Amino acid sequence: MKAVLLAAGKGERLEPITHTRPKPFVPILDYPLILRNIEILRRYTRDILIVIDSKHKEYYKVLDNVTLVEQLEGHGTAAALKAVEKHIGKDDEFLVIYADLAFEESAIKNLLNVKGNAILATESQNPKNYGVIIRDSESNLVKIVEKPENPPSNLINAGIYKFTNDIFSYISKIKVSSRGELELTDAVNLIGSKVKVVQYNGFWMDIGRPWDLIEANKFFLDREIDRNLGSIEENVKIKGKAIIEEGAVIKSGTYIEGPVYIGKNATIGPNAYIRPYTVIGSNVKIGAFNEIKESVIMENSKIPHLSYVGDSIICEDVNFGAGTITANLRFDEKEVKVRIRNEIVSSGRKKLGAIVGAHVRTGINVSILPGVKIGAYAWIYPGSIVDRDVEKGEKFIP
Ligand code: TTP
Repeated sequence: MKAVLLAAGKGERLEPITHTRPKPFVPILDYPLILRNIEILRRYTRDILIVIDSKHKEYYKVLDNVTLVEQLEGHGTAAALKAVEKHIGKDDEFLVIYADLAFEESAIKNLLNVKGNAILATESQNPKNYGVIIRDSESNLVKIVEKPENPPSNLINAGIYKFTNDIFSYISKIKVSSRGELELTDAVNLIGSKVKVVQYNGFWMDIGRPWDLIEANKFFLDREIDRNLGSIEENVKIKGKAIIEEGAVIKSGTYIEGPVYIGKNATIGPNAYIRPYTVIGSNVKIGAFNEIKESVIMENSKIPHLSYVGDSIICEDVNFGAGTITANLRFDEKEVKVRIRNEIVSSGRKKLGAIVGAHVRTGINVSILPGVKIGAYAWIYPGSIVDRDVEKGEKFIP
């Protein structure tokens, strides 16, 4: 059975992380999400097709033994699936998976047990934000209702399907939606009761907004087994679980509270404080007198002196000037809000720091307020108080 990963989205809601990588390449414990998902799929199939945006071709060249198909026409998940039509045989059944999902193997296994068309459904605490699934007493699909104001249930479309070749004839019948996309769910609704709803209760997350990446890393960190392949100097205290990869060096005076992940060849300390759910990528340097908490720091970034980074995402190749501080809690302790596209949305987190794009440089004594996004390649001049989002490549001068 073939598996099709839909990966040609824009990833706008995930900016600035997607300024420098396609959404499926976000790191989970320093390892691209798409590689993790391909490893799961390989247990069931050798035949993996990935629908990509042509401007991301270079990134996908690192993947072995997959067929890359460009989405050249139309926009939306159905337009993406249509791009693979000529690769699918008349009698084939095949899996379709949105490439920005983090899930466990049982999601795929459950779906394969069903014959014919099937959709995976999972429970969500925020069904309003998703396609809500209505099914009959025999678990046949009645309807998927997109983002309903009053959700009829908390069962949502998990973005993982099994289809027969018929799906393409249903796609040819649907029209562009009000948001200008050809939606796969519209085609699935046309199939209707011939789609089995398969409920899945394992871990599932759609990595759509930046803070989802912190949560997904937390989940996988909890499941990882303690290991230390790095080198630890004297007078380092490690409490709880720490995964320390090859070549990493933890210098004297550093205090680590697990669970934490420290990637290959990273250097921590001397005298650094690394708090729970910190995920540090390969070649990262965290120098003296820095405190890092529940944050994802991507490869090659440098936080050399006197910084506090809490509940934040720092993308690759960032350099923080001494005394760069992220604030992660509002005075009124309300949920931190973030601008996503042109809308201010609540992150649902009381604690959220900064989302800093790749190659950003900050000068000394920079303060970044909660929920602020800094675009890739921006420069933040010394002494700045960054109280608004900063554009890609912008020079922020106080
Ligand atoms: P979405 O997350 O709905 O869209 P997106 O990836 O464009 O992100 P954003 O809304 O933040 O800009 O897409 C769901 C999945 O479908 C995702 O894995 C990407 C894929 N997709 C395509 O392959 N082609 C498309 O044209 C669209 C819209 C999505």
